[in-house]
Amino acid sequence: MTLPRIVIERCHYLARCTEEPGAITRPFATDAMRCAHELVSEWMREAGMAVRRDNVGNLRGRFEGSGEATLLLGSHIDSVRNAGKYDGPLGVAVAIAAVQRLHDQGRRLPFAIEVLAFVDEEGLRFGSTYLGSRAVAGTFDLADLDRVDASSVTMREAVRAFGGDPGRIGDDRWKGGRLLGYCEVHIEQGPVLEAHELPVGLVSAIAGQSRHRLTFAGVPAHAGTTPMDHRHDALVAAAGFVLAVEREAVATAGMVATVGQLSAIPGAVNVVPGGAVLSLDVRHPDDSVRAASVQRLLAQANEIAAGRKVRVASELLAENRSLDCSPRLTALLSRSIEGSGHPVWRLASGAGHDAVAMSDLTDVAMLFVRCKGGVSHNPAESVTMDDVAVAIDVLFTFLELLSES
Ligand code: HGY
Ligand code: MN
Ligand code: MN
Repeated sequence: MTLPRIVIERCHYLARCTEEPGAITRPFATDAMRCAHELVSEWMREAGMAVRRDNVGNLRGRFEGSGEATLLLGSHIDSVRNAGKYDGPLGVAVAIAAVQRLHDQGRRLPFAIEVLAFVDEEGLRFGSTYLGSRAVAGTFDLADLDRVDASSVTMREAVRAFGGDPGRIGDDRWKGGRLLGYCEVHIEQGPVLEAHELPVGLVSAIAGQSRHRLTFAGVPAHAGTTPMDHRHDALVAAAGFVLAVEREAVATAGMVATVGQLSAIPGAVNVVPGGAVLSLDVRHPDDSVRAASVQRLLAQANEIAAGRKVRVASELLAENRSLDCSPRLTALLSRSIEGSGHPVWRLASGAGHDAVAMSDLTDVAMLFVRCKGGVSHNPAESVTMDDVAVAIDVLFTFLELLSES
């Protein structure tokens, strides 16, 4: 079977590792992630890698080289809820395929390669981001261990139940000597490559993002006996805020902002909601523009709440600065794309990636792969075998150019 076919098939196998039968939902430190670990570690071993698991739960496959430096490859193997097959897993499977090709040719490069399958990039279970890559980069915030999931399980308990030692997550920091960089292959999750009829693209930068949780607190009341002018309806206040978020993003060039989660408390048909909890995701290539919009939105939340005689509190869940990819590694990746016979198209990423966290440790570069309709975070996510073949060839050429540089 050809490597591109193997990559696609492996993404389909990984899709069966889910917490929700009939959908792909693979959160941090769950049985679904255990299922993924079994598959990915087997594939890493088949490619001649020594495999180990770190405390936070990343899988690390190492392919030795003749020199002392190491190149890091990889992506994440967790998912959002009701995800597609390729967001994350494609990058891990393509990295393993490039090492497989070296292994099959009986070759060693003048550097080692470590493929990292990160255990949590999306933050689905604990609202965090980049737990796996932050642990490797040495920027894991130990306070995150006190976060609780929807079942009131702490991250500390989840790490321990998953087989890690939460007290030793600091040991997950990279200690393997000199690094040549980190290169991640990922689906574009946008329409640009398809619009330009290109199989792959070169990532120039990654937009910064911030995630907040806002809690509106009003007064629960009887839906049948409470006159409209006597209500302190938290959900209506939250609804007003959701529209304010859309207005702010539409009015700010280059901004996207999303309320992806909204819950009414107590959530009964005949009870005026006394509480409402929502998420706020704001992104922009310019960090100062994003920060100003977030401040405006939090001020508007207070105004809306005051106008409805409810209270509002906000909590910052995660914040990541915007990132320019490494010119050195990106130039090599650009030559690799040219070497594969395709035009080089540079594009910025609106989506966040583990490369953001890894940039605190080493130089980073990313290769995007065209995905149908730009659709992602959706079961309809799909790629073609031909484009996967190009991605494997480009990554393999990148390894060869790096070994000559
Ligand atoms: O949200 C993102 O940009 C990524 O999918 N974690
Ligand atoms: Mn994603
Ligand atoms: Mn992703």
